[in-house]
Amino acid sequence: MSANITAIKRQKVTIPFSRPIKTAIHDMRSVGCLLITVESDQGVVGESYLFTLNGVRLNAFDEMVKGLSTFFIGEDPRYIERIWQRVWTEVNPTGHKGVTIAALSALDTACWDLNGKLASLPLHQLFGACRDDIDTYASGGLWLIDEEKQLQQDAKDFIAQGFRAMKIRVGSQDMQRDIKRVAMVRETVGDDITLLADCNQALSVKQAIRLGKALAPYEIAWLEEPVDADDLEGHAEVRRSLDMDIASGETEYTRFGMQAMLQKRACDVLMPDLQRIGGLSEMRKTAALASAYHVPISTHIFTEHSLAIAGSAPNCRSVEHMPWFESLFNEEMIVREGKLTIPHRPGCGFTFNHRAIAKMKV
Ligand code: SMN
Ligand code: MG
Repeated sequence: MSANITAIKRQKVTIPFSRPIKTAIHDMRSVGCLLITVESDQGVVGESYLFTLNGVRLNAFDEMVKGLSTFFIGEDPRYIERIWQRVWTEVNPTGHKGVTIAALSALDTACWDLNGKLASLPLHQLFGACRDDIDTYASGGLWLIDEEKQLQQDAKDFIAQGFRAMKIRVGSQDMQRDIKRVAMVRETVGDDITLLADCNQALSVKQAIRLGKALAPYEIAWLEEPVDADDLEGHAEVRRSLDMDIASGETEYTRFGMQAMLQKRACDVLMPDLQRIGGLSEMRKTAALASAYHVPISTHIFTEHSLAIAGSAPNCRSVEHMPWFESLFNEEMIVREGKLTIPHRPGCGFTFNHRAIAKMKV
């Protein structure tokens, strides 16, 4: 049987946030998404998306996806590795990071979604399944601008929604403020909930070590991106100086970027991001590469579309639960007793809700 990609459709939408949010380096009011639909001659489609914070420069992504689409149209999506390699060679002069890789990522992931549907299999089973649910943590709250009341509310809401783990943003230049906020959340949730803390690259090596030591009494399971993402030696120094795990990798691109992090022993948990890594093809390779270094992975946002990896990579330790994109899909993510269900629907298991999307059009 052969299948052919007949067209690739793109659509820009905006998803506003209910309140302005901040990390140590981001100031966010909305996400702008580029939705991608890969059509085939078999009557099924593959879907994926990419996004930019506040929708900035989304047109650059749109243009790159349009440009790379010519490598996919007329091809059999099952030959995704061949297509991927052709694009990789083609974009060499433009760069193997940034907008080019984001566009390749989205097209690759949409092809995998299509391949799962063509095979009538959920992707984790097509890849070779290892589990049907995965530990998750709530990430859509506990932002750096949030003070006492909001922190308590978010923490309580997360527990009510079935989470057993959550991530708080730290990395403010006032370390005492970070400590107070973490203490408050620990006090609110009790001892049985896993707490993670994300510095978003805002600290120096010495600041990060000082903060990590000060947070030890609050049982922080990992300290994320403690220093600049490019400072792999700095990551390694923080990691050697603290008992808690160091998580990082969301800012890096492709298995080659991840290899550098692994070689430098920069983190205990590697966090590949589906848009930066190069799509599901490259995420699978990254998981395998990390396993050779005995490093677990935990996927960065893109919750719905990362579940295929969570269900097929034995060294996937958890999945970040980010609710920002829920309204794009017909299907809901299911969280129960701290675990996310990996859907048994074909492909990624999430399909665009066109009625809802029509209201979000840019
Ligand atoms: C994050 C994710 C998305 C936007 C800003 C910050 C954060 C995380 O680093 O890991 O969730
Ligand atoms: Mg992070």
